[in-house]
Amino acid sequence: MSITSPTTANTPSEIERAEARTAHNYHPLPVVLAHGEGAWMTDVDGRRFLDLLAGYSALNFGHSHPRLVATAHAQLDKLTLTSRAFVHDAFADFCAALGDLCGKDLVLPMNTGAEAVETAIKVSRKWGYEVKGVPADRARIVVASGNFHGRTTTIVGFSDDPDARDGFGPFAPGFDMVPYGDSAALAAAITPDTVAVLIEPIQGEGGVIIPPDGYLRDVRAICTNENVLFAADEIQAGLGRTGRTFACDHEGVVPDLYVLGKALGGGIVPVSAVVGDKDVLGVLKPGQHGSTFGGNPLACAVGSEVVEMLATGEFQDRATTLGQVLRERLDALVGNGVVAVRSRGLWAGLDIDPALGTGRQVCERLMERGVLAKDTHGSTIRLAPPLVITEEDLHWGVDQLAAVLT
Ligand code: IF1
Repeated sequence: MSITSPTTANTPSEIERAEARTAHNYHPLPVVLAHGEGAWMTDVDGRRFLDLLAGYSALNFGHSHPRLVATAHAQLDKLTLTSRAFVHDAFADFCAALGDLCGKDLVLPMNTGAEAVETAIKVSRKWGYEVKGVPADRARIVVASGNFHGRTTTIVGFSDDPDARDGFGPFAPGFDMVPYGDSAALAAAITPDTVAVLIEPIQGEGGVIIPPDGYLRDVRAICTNENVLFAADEIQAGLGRTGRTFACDHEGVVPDLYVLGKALGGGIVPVSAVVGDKDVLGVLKPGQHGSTFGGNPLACAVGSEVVEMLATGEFQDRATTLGQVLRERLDALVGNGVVAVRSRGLWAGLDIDPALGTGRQVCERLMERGVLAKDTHGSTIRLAPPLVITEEDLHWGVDQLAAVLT
């Protein structure tokens, strides 16, 4: 596996064409990808890259997983869209399978993560008014500093990241922010009008921030005692990434609402969902929430296959085993270009010694060596390889990282 020059005559023109005709809401690495299989991608010039980002965990099963591709192909030939005005024959199976995986009664399928978060917000407020008895339009939701829940106007309104937020107001009211990982602050922020606590069990955008041991259990206990819903945004952390089906499983905690996305679509279609029991999700009545594409036949077919694959625990086990390998290799880099490592399962955030350059520069050098990863917050690099990666390829990827850091 060797990678030569990072650019050729072909790729820059493709990049320039993209730059010329899209809003500049991203600053992608200068690589133009054309093919993907497993943990590997190939660019338009035939160079191969090891994917250590996996679509921000949307590709937990890798590129073109044969089972998922076969399921998608079969469904494409049958039925792709009905709208929820009608019932289709892939819907009930998906809802039952995902509900069972979560140990919950009901599933509300949407498309993107942000939509699922919005759905959890709406459900929590309605539950607050109809079940808890909060006076009209007074519902409040507690969120955490450093959160990332998506890009809608409501969601960025309760972000503390200036890039995500500034210039997009006015924002929806009704959110209270507390420091992430501080359960005393969370308890103190709850009022009689609080309907939900919305947090990520591990913060991805923050650089794979793992809260102190016991935090999720505390959040669960506080929510139960105060009659407040615990909504866990498992969009990035859930579905195998951390070595368990859900990141909350590490503390034996069951939230009231699982908010899921990314890997639920198998890297093929956007599929998200909110999953909860009847006493919560049951507050929604016809006409009160919906989506043209949410729960479409293709999404349900792929989503069902994803759930079936997760049900065996095989991918969670891979994440645990390979996660240990990754962690040992990364720990050995501490003091050698790496300042700190945080990881759970096959998901790691490493803070790079700023003297070696920005996270972006490190990712550019990695790209030249055939590894794709993504920086966050200046000097942090996030690694989230597909769970199907081989141990050999994982070692090779970390070898490249070690090489660019020394
Ligand atoms: C971007 C980060 C990852 C999420 C959690 C909801 C959503 C996300 C915990 C919304 C989305 C994204 C979206 C992508 C970058 C990305 C990201 F860097 F921002 F944090 F994955 F690491 N909850 N995460 O992580 O889901 O609507 O996008 O389907 O916005 O640039 P979405």
